[in-house]
Amino acid sequence: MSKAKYTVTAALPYANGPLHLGHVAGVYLPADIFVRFLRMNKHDVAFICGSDEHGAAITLRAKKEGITPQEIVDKYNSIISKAFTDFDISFDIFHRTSSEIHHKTSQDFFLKLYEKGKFTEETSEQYYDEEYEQFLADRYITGECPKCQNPSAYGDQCEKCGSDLSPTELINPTSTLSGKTPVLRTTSHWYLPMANHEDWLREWIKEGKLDGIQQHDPKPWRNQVIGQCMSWIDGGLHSRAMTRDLDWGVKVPLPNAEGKVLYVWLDAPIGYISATKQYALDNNKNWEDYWTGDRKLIHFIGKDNIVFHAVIFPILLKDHGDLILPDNVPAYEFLNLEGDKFSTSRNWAVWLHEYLAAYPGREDELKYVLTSIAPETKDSEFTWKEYQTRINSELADILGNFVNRALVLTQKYYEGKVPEKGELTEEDQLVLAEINEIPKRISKLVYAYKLRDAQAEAMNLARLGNKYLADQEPWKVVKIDPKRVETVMNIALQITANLSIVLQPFLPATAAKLSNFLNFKSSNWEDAGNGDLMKVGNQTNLPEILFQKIEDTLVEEEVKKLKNIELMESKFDVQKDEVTFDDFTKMDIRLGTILEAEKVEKADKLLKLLVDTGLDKRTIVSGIAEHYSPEEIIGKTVQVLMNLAPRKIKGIESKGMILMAEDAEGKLSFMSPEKGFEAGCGIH
Ligand code: B3M
Ligand code: ZN
Repeated sequence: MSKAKYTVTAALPYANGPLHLGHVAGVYLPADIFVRFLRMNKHDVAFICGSDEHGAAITLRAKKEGITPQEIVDKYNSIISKAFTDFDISFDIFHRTSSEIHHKTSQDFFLKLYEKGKFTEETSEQYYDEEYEQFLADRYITGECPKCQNPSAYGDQCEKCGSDLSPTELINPTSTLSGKTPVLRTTSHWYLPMANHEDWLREWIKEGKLDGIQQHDPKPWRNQVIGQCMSWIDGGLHSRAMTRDLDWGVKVPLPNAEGKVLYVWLDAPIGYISATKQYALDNNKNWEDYWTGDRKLIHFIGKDNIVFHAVIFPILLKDHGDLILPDNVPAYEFLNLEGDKFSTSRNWAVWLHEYLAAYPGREDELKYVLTSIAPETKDSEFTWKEYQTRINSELADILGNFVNRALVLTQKYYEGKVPEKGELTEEDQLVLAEINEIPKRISKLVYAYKLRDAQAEAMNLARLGNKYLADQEPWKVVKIDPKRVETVMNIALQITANLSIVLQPFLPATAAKLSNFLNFKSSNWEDAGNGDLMKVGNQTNLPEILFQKIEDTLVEEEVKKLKNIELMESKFDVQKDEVTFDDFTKMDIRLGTILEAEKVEKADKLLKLLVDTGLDKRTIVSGIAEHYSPEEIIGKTVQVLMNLAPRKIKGIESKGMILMAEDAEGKLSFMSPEKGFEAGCGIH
């Protein structure tokens, strides 16, 4: 039977922030282990990823950092891709959805479905922010989740209960842009009708059959994936808009679609296809080979991406017609950190790039710990204490100790040469049988996406070796029966050679070190299980220490850092990007004295001020009405940004802006000068 062929994808991370350990443990590391294993088993495989550079996640981050969306995606694409390289995640390509080939691929995909009549055009009322003159979809709008009452659900999804939402379902909707209650306005979009897909989806997801033909593995998908899909489908599949009124994204390739782009969850999964196209171009291959015919498409994702990969994208692929549907969608639950959820805004996170910079050479230690605690079936937790325990008492005390003993004793007794295997005792035979069984067990587990257990099984081989040496005590027996010790050491070296194979998917750098110690290398999984890999007389090398123990101080410092950073940074926004002195001097800031103040009709937050600036008397509309009454501020001298472009606010022309200090709760205060400084004084 020919080997199954695979296209393996890992969710495209949004290029709106760096990666933290939660992302790594629940998507990229398991995908990498799986792919390394497939390669060792000689499957034809392409491992595809890239950054997701569209959608509100990007534009809102750009607004927050005060730079353009393009600058945001360039910045984070480079941080993310460097971290993947440094962590040795073995993608065949790490692509970008801002690339031309992606825009073209997504537009062609959209047009193909459009021409087949797979979309409906619908006009509806949607929320609109009048101040920013923008429709509010997805993350541009927040409100209370109607299902779980989470007060900060997004317009497309509640991250707390995982429900899929539309903006009009939110209770008390608020614009993320202005913080105001939006109004309804009419707009038209292209929708994907999903209701008529319910029947085939049910059969396909639960039984793997498409039109009665077995498509994906009959092995069931993970319970939580099936569960989430079924509850979504049972709730009724509604039409979903596939386009948005935005200026950042892939333009809708139709006439009369000015100002409209593809919905990010339409273009992002197509990113897997466009990345494959680029990979094929770079490597002289046909991209279609990876998306058609007899090939397994596997999507590694986090649980918040399940319906997009297991329902919506499959509908799109089926409507498209020529392409394969996923064979499995191994989705991971969430990893928590030291008793709390990872949170970018509170900086409650361990960032991958920071770990790699702080602990170069300790990539495998992190891989080992993250795989040991991977949230495969339920949420799990990373703590620095467990990081220490796993490294010290498993990697160092078991694996490191065994390998060190095997190689050091070989040096000591035989000048590093592999000794001969003599007559075998019953214990030797049991150990050799285990050497043979363990790779088979690992295989089964990996093909079933049980990577946590698979790694534990690989470690069992080290455990076996460690126990074997402890039981046989070659350091004692050598004095009375040196012949016997030759056999023991031969077997210990066979175990080490097998470790250099079975550890490769999980701990590639460590496996490479073992190969160097042994002067033996195989990346063929079929070699694992063999008790004669090390040939008699072959030279081995003196090993170096594989794993340094982790001190208590590291644990204490990392936990302290986490807590301090959270205290320091949780209250206030992050620092904005650097500006030049020239940028700064462009701003004309002066003192001004408030001469008149009155409320603005129908605007709770606004006061209309008349300000003496030393140059003129001008009107400025200021959003301070909830903090100051008109009476109490007349006569105050405050800071004024003079040369801000005039803006009409509620029909009043406002020329300039009053500068205010804002505390973490959003309370505002003037910044008034010491006595004697009058209107017109410059501020530099
Ligand atoms: N960027 C969401 C996420 O990072 C999204 C995944 C896209 S996969 C096609 O969770
Ligand atoms: Zn909810």
